[in-house]
Amino acid sequence: MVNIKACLFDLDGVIVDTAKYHYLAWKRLADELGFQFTEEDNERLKGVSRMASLDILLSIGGIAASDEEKEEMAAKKNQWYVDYITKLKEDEILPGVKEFLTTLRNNDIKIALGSASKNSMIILENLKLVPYFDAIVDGNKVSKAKPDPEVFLLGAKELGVSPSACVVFEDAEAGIEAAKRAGMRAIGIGEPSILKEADKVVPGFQEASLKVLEF
Ligand code: B16
Ligand code: MG
Repeated sequence: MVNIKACLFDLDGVIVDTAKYHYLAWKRLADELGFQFTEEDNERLKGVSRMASLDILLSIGGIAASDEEKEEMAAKKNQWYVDYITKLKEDEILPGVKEFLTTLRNNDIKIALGSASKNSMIILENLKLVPYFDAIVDGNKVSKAKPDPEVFLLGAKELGVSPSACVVFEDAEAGIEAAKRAGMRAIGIGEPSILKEADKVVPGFQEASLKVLEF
């Protein structure tokens, strides 16, 4: 049996569903630019960095923009998104997450965040989850987006735990790939048919216990 010493958590889709707020903010930008952006389109942006998300959005609308225009658009979208997440409340933490984090802490398993978001601190602060984390690695600290393993490798380094003793919880395919490339175990949150590369897939944390860390 592998001796797991640390768990690394993705944020959006694992700890909290911020995808709905990303969607509302991207949709507002698409509306301004004069094209439709659906919830199905939004699926393609999950786990993807802000600028890469904008590129996907613009390709859906068939719109070309200069780098300067893109910076302006991304800043505008981010402001709308931040307006939403500053209102986040603790009851938006996904079911079972807080209990599972508590179980990990009680069993001396280290906890890190590994998210693409540059807004992770605002989110964790509003959800009052900051004290649970021994390390917070997000889009402000890394230069390469998932599926590059950088975010999780840095997380393991900050925790002082070897990647082979780490488990990553992820809801996006790119995140599962990043975890595997980092040499870690990957637990998918969601659909087994989508998260095929994960070592195992669970629907969420409702009934999660330390047993989930047995491989
Ligand atoms: P921001 P995760 C990701 O979060 C989101 O899934 C993705 O939709 C978003 O574009 C990305 O963060 C960047 O977020 O604009 O706040 O920097 O799943 O990696 O926690
Ligand atoms: Mg995610």
